[in-house]
Amino acid sequence: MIESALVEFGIQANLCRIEPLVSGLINRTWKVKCGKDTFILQQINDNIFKHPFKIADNIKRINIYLNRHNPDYLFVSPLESLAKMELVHLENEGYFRLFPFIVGSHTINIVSSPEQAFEAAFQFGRFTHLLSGFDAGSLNTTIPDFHNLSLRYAQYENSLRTGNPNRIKTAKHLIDELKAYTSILTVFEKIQIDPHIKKRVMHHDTKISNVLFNDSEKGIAVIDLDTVMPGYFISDVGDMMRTYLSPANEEEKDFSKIEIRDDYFRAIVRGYLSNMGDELTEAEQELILYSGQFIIYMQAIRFLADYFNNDTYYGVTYEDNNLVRAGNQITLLKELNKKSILLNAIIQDELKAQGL
Ligand code: GN1
Ligand code: MG
Repeated sequence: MIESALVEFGIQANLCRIEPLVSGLINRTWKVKCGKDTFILQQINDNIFKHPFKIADNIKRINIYLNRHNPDYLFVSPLESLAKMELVHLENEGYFRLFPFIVGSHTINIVSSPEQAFEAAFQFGRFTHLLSGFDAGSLNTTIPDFHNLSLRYAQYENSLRTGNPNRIKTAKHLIDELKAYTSILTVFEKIQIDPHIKKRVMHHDTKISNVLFNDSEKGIAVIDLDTVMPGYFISDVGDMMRTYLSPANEEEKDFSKIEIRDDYFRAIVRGYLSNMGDELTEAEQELILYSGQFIIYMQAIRFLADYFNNDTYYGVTYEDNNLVRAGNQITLLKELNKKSILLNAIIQDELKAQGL
């Protein structure tokens, strides 16, 4: 499979060293080293991304725009195949694309310093900022309603009606706990009709492994652009909070290890505002802490719904994996809420520091 994909790009697999990269729950990725050239090969999961060519089209148009307006910005776009395509479809094998490996770059899987959180937030803010003149509405929506909390909630409710009854019984305590957070949904419904909350070009998957760092630990680019589409800033800031604030990640079974690190929170806010501070409206500034609540809550209900649906969406490695993930995210949400006064003070502090 990998061999036939590489041939499309004029690469002979038997001359290369190929190693799988663990990155995310959805797509499959390999590092391909052929002599002095190194590439990243990726197979798009077309169960989830139903129209992979829409992704390729978005990336191409953004690339053209950035090349024209910010030629120095490092935008990692796919290489062309021999047939001059950025995405190759192989019958029965799927969709593949090839990226150049950026020499001197590396990714990390765990945020272990506030500086790393700052760098990542700076990069994601920069990405949206540099695209502020690009018509976000012209992008293809690669996953419809991806961060539409109202729809996610409806899907969760549906899974409660039609899902695996034993699993629903097992998760009763989580279902009850989630009822306390429906105000997060109410705020989202208001956001959708508020003209002061803008749709911009958002990344929608801001975990740390989607940032390239250089040898001096400076952020240099954002990668994994499949979910780049119009959205609200809360999506990107929220997912950074969800994935950077706690030293324990979504797979952690020992929930006592889940905590909110204030200095990492400050770093995210500072890094993001460095590029986006001038663009956020006052109504949006007020939603900074909400971002984290929004994304963590949405992830909890997505994991739980998938558990009820017998794990059809997320990759799992053991029976109750999605149940554990949901419980983990609810704990994270509780921890975040416990610190809301302090975190709001940090936000005010950082807004002031940027003269906002
Ligand atoms: C999925 O595959 P990965 O890890 O990049 C999911 C995200 C979730 C994440 C949770 C397309 O992302 O929304 O936050 O899992 N992506 C999609 O680990 O559903
Ligand atoms: Mg992803």
